[in-house]
Amino acid sequence: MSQVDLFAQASSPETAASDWRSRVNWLHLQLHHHAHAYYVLDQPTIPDAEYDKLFRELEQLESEHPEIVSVDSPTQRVGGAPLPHFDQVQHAVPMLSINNGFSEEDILAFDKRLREGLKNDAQIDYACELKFDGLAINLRYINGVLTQAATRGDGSAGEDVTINIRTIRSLPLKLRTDHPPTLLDVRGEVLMFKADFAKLNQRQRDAGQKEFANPRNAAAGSLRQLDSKITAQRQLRFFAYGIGECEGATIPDSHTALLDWYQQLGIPVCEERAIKSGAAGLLEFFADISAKRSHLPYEIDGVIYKVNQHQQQQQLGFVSRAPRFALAHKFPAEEAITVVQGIDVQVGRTGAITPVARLAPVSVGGVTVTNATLHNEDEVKRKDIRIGDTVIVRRAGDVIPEVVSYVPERRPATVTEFVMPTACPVCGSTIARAEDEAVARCSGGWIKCAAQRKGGLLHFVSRRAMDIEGLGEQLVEQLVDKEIVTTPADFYHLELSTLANLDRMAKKSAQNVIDALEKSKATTLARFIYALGIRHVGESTAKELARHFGNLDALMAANEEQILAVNDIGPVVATMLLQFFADPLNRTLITQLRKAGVYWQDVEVVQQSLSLSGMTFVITGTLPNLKRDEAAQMIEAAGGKVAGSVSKKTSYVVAGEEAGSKLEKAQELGVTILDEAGLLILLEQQA
Ligand code: I6G
Repeated sequence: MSQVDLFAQASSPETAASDWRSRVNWLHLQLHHHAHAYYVLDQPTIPDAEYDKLFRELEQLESEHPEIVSVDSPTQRVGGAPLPHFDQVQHAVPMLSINNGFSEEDILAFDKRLREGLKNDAQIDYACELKFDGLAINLRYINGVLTQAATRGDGSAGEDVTINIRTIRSLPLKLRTDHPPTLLDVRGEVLMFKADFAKLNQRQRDAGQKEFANPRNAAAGSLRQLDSKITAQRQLRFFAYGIGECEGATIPDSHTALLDWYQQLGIPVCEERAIKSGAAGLLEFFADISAKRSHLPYEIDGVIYKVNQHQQQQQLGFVSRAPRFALAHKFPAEEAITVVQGIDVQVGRTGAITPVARLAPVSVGGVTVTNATLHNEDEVKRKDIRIGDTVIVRRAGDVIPEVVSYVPERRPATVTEFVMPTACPVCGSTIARAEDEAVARCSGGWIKCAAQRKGGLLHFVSRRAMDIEGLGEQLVEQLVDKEIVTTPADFYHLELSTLANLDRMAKKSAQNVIDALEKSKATTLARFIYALGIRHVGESTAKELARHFGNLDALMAANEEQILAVNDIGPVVATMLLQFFADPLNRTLITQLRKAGVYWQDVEVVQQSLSLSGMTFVITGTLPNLKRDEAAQMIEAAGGKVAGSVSKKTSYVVAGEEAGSKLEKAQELGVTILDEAGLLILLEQQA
């Protein structure tokens, strides 16, 4: 019986129950299927409790019939007793490394070299991927069953970490095909996502254990655990990118086709990939990914370019231990060493006091850094950072640089410890720290404290809030310092001449700000709620509140019980909302903003025409006129959902220029594809 036929029995499990062997097979298929849907497709098909029930049933059957336990059984993900050591594994085909390039010149030279090597002046098609910051692994599938996993080691031989690799839930223990290759070596990277890394470090802290310095170290430490039960508690992931030995199947003729094949077999492949032509295409991919880098859920340290056609790859061959046909385009280093010249504190919009290290200027990843956050008082103590220390500074994408650690060997004889001030450096109010909070706060509130005022005003005008273009940090600072603006409502009474007379402003830029203010008056309830800057009310909470209450008056009048009925809202957020709306100053502010002309359509009214509800959209590529954010907002406003990946459940894929693998997947799955004009017509028809 084929896997597909067997799975079809899902609707009549009783038939299989009469025969425990069939039942075990059926449970294997069910559990593999649901795990793939959950961990790879990110689309759970059954509730966790249901999955656990099936899992326990299989465990029970296996304990009654131990001879049936196979290596690809879903129960075999968590290994047995700790290993004494890892065995050595010889790689059938060496695991090579890739040469690095750092600059535009390196990329142009790479492309030129390859065109010369191919004796063909036509533009080369490259498969472009991400260079994950993890560990290279070889997975050996024999007759479709994961049989061995080995680290790269020195490229010729690595360590057998099969027992730990089995704990990676997104990896199939058995390939999803009826006709697997007799032997397949899948190569790729094991990594830890940023969010899983943060959770792991939190658990380490709670248990009083040493934290990991970065996700790569955490992944390496977890993979090299002799006790696989510990590995199983850490969320490792895998992305495939290459092939070693293969028997009993025809290897696809291009790198892209290889990754597509892997995807069909159920092996995780990163969606963030593209085919690009020539050096210009490579630089474009690098620029795209650099811009996205800080928003990716995992850390990368560059991108990889490979000649896409395998036949051309073979023609180009290898130089020493690296393929000539591939290049890793690395991001500039993002850590540097410098000296702490002082530690000041900064006051945020909620009054949070953040210690900030003032540093001797240092270039980190091409940007000069002079300040780095130390997060809070406890962090300064935990990391034991003192004034005069030499420290490692890290800059991750466009996030504020942070001090990672001090360098003990370089600590001078005299260093000064940081002392948390007792009064706010901006308004002089006392600084207090609630017992259950890591953060100390200025008690001045935004009426007294100019720093809180500036922060709150900047939040109000920010892109995802009221989106008032042109009201940047320097302008808001002047407006607050000159006492022209105290509350957000004051923005809407600004005169052209007042703005034009400020530093670095002229009539034209002042007019632009006035126009942007006017435009911002037409907003949405969710944006308005978010713009109010209520503590713990981020964008998604604001959306939930808007969806639930429909209009602001209902939200302002809600009691705790009513607020707690909102999706994903707990007692902390409920208290913040109640406190905020109970404050007469906040109520006055809302009235003033409405009087100044700020308005939105109540969600109740919109809901009557929520014609895209139940539909899921994926937006990919560059649309000719709309930004992706704007298209997403229009879809959401019409009741549709916007998702990040394409599946059978996707209703429409909206594709612009340079749409890559998502478009291909949509074509493969037969999902309807719209261009920007098509989306606008659909929205219009549904309105
Ligand atoms: O295609 C690839 C993507 C990412 C790679 C790769 C990679 O490292 C994170 N590394 C190697 C060694 C190879 N291809 C061959």
